[in-house]
Amino acid sequence: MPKSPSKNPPVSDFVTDEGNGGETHQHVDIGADHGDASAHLTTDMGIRISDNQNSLKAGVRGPALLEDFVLREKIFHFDHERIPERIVHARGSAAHGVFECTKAIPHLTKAAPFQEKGKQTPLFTRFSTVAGGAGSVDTPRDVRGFAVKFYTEEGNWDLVGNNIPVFFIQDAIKFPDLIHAVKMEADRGYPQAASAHDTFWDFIGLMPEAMHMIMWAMSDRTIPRSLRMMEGFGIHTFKLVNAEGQSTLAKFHWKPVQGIQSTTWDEAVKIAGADPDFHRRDLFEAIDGGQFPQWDFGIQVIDEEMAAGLPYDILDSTKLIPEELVPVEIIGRMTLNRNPDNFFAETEQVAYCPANVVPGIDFSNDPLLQGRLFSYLDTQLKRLGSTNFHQLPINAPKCPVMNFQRDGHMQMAVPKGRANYEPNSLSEAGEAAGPRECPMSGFATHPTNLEPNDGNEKVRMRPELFADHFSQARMFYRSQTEVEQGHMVSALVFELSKVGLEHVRNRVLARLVNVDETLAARVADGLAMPLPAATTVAREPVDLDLSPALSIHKQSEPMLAGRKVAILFAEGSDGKTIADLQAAIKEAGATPFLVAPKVGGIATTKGPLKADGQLAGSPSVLFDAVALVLSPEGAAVLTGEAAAVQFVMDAFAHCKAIGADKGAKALLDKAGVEPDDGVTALGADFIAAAGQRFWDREAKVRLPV
Ligand code: HDE
Repeated sequence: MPKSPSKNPPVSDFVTDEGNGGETHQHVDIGADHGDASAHLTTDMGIRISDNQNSLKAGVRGPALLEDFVLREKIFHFDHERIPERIVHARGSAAHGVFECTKAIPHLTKAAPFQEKGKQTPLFTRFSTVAGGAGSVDTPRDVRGFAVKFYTEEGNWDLVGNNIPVFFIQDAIKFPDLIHAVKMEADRGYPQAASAHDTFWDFIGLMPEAMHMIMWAMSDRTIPRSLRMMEGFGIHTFKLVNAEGQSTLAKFHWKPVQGIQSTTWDEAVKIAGADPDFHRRDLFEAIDGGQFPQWDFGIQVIDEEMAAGLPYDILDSTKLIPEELVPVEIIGRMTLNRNPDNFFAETEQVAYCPANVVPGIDFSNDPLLQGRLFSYLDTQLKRLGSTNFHQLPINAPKCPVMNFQRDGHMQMAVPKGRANYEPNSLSEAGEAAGPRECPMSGFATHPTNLEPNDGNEKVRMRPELFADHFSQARMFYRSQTEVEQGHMVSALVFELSKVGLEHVRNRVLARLVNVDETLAARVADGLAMPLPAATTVAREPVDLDLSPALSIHKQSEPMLAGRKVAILFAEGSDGKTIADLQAAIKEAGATPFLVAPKVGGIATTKGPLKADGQLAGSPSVLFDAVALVLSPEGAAVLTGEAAAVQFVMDAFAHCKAIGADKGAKALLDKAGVEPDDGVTALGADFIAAAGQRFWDREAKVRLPV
């Protein structure tokens, strides 16, 4: 006889219902037995479950029974919840949205999204870091993926790009080496999501073609403030094909309406600790709050004759075409307006593939692109486990799919009829013959004109101009502002300081001499190493015209909309000032966030006020600007709290606007804040300052590099 559970020590709250007459569980009433069918908990077979708290046992203290199909099914399903994470770009965040054509370009392409002004195409966009695993942090120094799936009525078009317009390597055959080198080291399993280690820089030093991309990677582009504030690029040269079959070469660009903005390195490192999900949360909250992020979509249309005269090859993904030379023509706008309902089903299972193009878009011979055309389909099979992954709702085209592909794991469709081959003559017997090919409207590869000497021999060679590895690296570095150049130097010093192998550091320094001697000398100085001689190069670099469009600072306007502003308050703060500030911040399209030593309610002059975040968990690195609304007594108390002093010190060191009322003086002094244009009173001045950074301040808070 089993003992009465009431006489046994409790196993969980659900089995300790003293005096329940010996029952071993409590029912959680969710209305299931009251007519709402959708609320019934069932097994995967649809059997209603009566008890989801206790497994079936031989007696109250007895062993579990194999017969318990409810338990077995639940554990079985759980055991298989994880699928292989992406080998690169594992960490990502995504959203649904729409593309609206703002300028039709049928003369250039017959691609469905660009046929009429005002035409809308649904899409799903996933942003990602490259090197870290799926559970890694959001703010490492890393390239960001920028992948857009357009669900056009002529099939899915995936524009799988990055937030940087060039890449590390020229040929797909080097990709596994690059990724092995940057990911955690093979023997020790670290560092996670970081390029600052020996194997990455060893590879880079030996691959001079990476130097241009390295300039971008060491710039603030790889520490974006928000996924909403990054540019996106298709990188490769693509082909546009119009209805007459004429082709044009083009590059694709996304320009954030929110402005381009990055963090500082110190900030990015601290955000990683304060909020590892900083970018994911930011995207989710912006969309949830109705601040839909937008990007203008533009094309650089490349005249083939002009391209032939350029000192670099347009098939080389380590090169860009400066916007000053070929302007970006804006033809559409993307709005992300809906968060995924389920992270796994959508963000994790979405499968992008550069080979997914629609009539009107075609590939160039870029050898990096050509390799990608194979890789993505291959990787999806590994990751999603079935050739039928295209049937998952997030991957399924929103137009009819009709073909004779059949069967395979997890076939969701139920094809009807006998016809599963083509040609067939079943229609002659009155049966359905199935779909037929479409010579006129179907995708037809644009006939490529092979150059006279190409195509006659099988070769493993690169075109001649691919050998210039330094001209554009130099152009990029020299196009930056002084402040941005300083950030790049600091980044290189930081990264190379984490490299233990001295010969590796030395080789990279030598490559930097080829890029720009002043840059190399500053980095060598930062490492306290002698400056080596430049490396011998396959092709002498040339001084290209500078391109201001490559600098973030040269094109940034102050912008508060879409940003987040912290208001720090404490005991005795002025309630009206806080309310006015909140209103003004909202009015500017930004989000106010109340920070206080305690969240549950603190006495202000207008009564108790709840905070959105506790001081220790809401450091200023999480905000774009900070306001200090403090009484003299409140400020005096906070001078004894390291989190408060750090809050202000960091805001100052990260060149952010600091608005403060008179009462906050003690805290400002303790944090070492010196007056400048970014330190303002509360009110209109603060609102005007909050949408910008005060880079001149950097000289006060960081030693020159
Ligand atoms: Fe990728 N890349 N890649 N890549 N890539 C993948 O495909 C690959 C490259 C990019 O949010 C993988 O579905 C090769 C350039 C993004 O799901 C894989 C080469 C660019 C994403 C793959 C490159 C990208 C990926 C891993 C060298 C910018 C994330 C998971 C030729 C234009 C897509 C997957 C998402 C993902 C291969 C180089 C962008 C393994 C072989 C250049 C944004 O197939």
